Amino acid sequence: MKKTWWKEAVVYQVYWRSFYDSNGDGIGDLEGLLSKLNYIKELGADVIWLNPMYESPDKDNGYDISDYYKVMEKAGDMQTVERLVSEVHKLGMKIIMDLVVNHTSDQHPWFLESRSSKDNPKRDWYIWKDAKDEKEPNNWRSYFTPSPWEWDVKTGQYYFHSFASEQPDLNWENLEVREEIYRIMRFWLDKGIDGFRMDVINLLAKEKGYKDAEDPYDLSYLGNNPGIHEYLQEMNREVLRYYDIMTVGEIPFVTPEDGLLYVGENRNELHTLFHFQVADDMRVWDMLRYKEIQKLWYEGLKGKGWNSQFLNNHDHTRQVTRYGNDGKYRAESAKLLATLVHTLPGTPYIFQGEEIGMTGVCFEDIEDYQDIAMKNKYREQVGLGEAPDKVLRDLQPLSRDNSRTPVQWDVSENAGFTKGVPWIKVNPNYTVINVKEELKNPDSVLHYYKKLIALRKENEVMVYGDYDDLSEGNLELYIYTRTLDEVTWLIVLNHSENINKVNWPEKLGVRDKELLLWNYSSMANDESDSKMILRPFESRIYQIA
Ligand code: TEU
Ligand code: CA
Repeated sequence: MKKTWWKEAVVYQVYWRSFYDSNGDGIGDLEGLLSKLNYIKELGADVIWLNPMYESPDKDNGYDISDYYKVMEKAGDMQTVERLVSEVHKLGMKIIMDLVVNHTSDQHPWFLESRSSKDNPKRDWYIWKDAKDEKEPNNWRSYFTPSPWEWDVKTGQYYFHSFASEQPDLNWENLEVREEIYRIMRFWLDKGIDGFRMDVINLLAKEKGYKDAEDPYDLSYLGNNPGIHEYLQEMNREVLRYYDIMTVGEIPFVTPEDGLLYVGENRNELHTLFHFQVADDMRVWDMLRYKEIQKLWYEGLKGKGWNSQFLNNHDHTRQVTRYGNDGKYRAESAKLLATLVHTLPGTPYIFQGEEIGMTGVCFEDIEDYQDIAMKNKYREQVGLGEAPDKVLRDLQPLSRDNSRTPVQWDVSENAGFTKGVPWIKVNPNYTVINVKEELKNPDSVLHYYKKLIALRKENEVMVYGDYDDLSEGNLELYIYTRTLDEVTWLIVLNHSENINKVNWPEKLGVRDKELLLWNYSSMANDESDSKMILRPFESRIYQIA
């Protein structure tokens, strides 16, 4: 497999509005990020992925853009972005930005024109349809609303939105739209950024018939429609191939087979992708399903395309809460999950705060939630007559705000995130879980991440090694090897609260072994060369000689 920097990289995601506030308005900002760049550098990350910071009414935290050439005032200004890019580069890191081009804000001048009259030249830049029997054109749902169709009184048609009604979808069939987007991409790439994380990029092409869906709740009709690969190949031909960059597509609803069509090295589309098989199939940890997904993607992409590894981001509840144990074994399980993400095949992503084992939140009041997806769903379900308390309780575990609370820097007020009133409540556990504390404690989650990331820099086996699962069918243990030429690593994980005794894998024979990284500090008494005694959430990385 061809070696490239973005395969070897560790990516750190900065959701800037919750990262660090430099001016006391309660909102994180780019100046705040600048002041913490050394922290990210010292962690060992190579690439920063910055969530959208373009001009936006901010209905969906920047994913509703009203001017692609401007920076949102809350975030900073163009000079600050330029300084950020140059400081990141000075520190030997790279920075990729969000590209949100499936939709714009309903306040974008293109949409304001488009909706102004049926014969406006920009009418066709968005997707407009007549009513069908005085109702929506079909029975679909959108991600955030009961229907993806919004009625426009003035012109008497519906427009289409895959997300909130404030986020109308662009019509990618229109060549002018595509050319304008390519111009925007060149503008940012020419500023020296190192690539894009492409928001729901497989939604660009629509199912043209807009036929009723059998199951409107299975949103997969929104993505992977005919024409999508032509658009991405054109985007590559027109823009991407001229730059030494990294492109990662956010691509829901794909199996490895479809995934390869986006990231196959012979396809000239994207470098790598976020698929959502883990997030969509596993509301909580499911060992068998997780292993199955890993195996399918490894075999499906092997030698042909590149995967990404992540267990959380700004849309998904923090991994230690959702997939680990955020109580008694918080530190152990945070380290175990980190080990997984960084030793399985694919480029690993860290979502800010994950490296200190931050947890999800449970707000008592719907008013404390800020996320449009959460608020819309709450309104919909309460509107249908469900008990508000119950709706809140049901939505809470997977609310996107679980991951959006401010990064916990220290024990001072508001976790040291802001001197003002934070835009979203701080997780009250900041008095225990915070960066300052983690830096002090040599056994902390943070120090474990540093070691784990440093290992990747020194050992290509972690990046390019073949993968072999030695624990298929086991519900609590995950044991696998990575092998590159003469080097074999064994990764041993006990994802449970039980003590598990396990024989040294027969397949490996009796070999010398070196323990490279470990989340416990002493062996159980009955541990021996032939038998490993694994304590709750114990995680080990061995090099086998
Ligand atoms: O998210 C799209 C989105 O909701 C899915 O990728 C979802 O996470 C996945 O299907 C798993 O269920 C992106 C952004 O990350 C999100 O913050 C925006 O709100 C959304 O697009 C609209 O731009
Ligand atoms: Ca601020």
